[in-house]
Amino acid sequence: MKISLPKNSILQSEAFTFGVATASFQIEGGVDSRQTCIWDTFCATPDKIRDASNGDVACNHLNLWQEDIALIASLGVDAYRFSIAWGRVLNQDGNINQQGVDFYIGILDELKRRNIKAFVTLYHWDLPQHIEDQGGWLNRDTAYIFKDYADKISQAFGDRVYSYATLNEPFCSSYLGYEAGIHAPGLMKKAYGRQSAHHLLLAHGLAMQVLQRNSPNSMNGIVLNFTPCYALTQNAADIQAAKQADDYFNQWYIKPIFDAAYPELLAALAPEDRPEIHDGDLEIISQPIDFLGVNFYTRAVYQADAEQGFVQVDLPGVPKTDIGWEIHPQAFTDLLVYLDQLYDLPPIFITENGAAMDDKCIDGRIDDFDRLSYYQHHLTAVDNAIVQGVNIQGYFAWSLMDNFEWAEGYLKRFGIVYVDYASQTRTIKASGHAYSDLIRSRAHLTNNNNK
Ligand code: PNW
Repeated sequence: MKISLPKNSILQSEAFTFGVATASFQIEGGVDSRQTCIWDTFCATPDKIRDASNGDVACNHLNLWQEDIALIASLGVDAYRFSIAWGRVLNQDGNINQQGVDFYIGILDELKRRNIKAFVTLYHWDLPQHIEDQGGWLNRDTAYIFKDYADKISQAFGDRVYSYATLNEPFCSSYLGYEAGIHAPGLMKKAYGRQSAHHLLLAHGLAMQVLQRNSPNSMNGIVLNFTPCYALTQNAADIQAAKQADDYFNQWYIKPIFDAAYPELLAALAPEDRPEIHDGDLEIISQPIDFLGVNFYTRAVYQADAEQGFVQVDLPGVPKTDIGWEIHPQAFTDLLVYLDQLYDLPPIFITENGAAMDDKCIDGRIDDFDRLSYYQHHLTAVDNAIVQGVNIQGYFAWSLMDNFEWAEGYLKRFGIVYVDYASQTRTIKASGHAYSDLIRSRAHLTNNNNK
């Protein structure tokens, strides 16, 4: 089976960047050669991870990285997005851990040798535990410690990095980690969610300044996730509920970056829930970025609620992935067009998009046609947004391979490559073959045109 796209789609030209993505804690293992992070602690806390697993081994990428990069190259992608484990490259005293730095330099050099662009994320949720012990993202100092980390690492990596993202999905770090308690560090307080969000955004702004100085030739920016919010009915109250949810979950993280302001909803928060914001913070947060990374998986539907203002509704009978997320590609197009209208955006890269599916490896094959179809429809959704004038320059499949899916442990598979965790063998799924064929046929087209 193939992924087919509209005939003259820009996605069929080599101007568009195709990649695959991973994150350190989800694939590396090698827990003994780095600092303990908040996810190690969270995994060791009973009832937090659905299969009671942890990241001690994961995909053993720490040892298998050369094979994994060969696999990435075999797919024919232009780019690989991965993250740096903060506690692997720095020791607890904040000094460089050379062994950890060398691990990533090995990866960066191998990518360069194979002509694959390195998209490096500095923070994909694995905060060193000793920093959490000092308050983590609730402590303003953490933003400055992050800046120092960004400074040291961007100097150590030199000119090897095509693109840096400061943070991956500050919504998840702050809301899921400090407000809803379903991600590390597992705290549950509205004020914590809002305060950690502000410190994460401040950390982004401070690190951006450092990256633009140390690595002016890389494309530097941030990765945000969006779950567009729809009203259950066209009643004014439900429309208002969806708008509030959008401000709270989505605009909260992007508006400070482009408008140097939080959504109006900030003023409606109870005084004890409002974050402490210093004069000048929003100027730091809102400095220009070279690209915006957009992660999209699903949409959400809301209705008005007398007590909470808005409440999410689970729609019965709609198509969903194995993790229960509604499949709604039109929401992807609409989101991209909407963001483009709301803000003065730099080029967009889709830094994550993909689906959890209940894969079965039968006779060495994984016929994940439902995931293949997800990619087909979501790549078409991206193409539709480009046709409507949105400047989108690349797309990364989440994920290269099955991995530790946070609170879901190893129960949910997002890879275009199947991982047998007992043997650590990797097998390209039908979706991976189709993705690869799409990328290669594009190269083929370009070659023909050049003749
Ligand atoms: C993203 N939500 O996480 C992450 O960047 C990845 O590390 C992760 O594996 C992938 O998406 C799939 O989950 C999210 O509840 C986790 O809204 C949860 C949410 C959004 C993104």
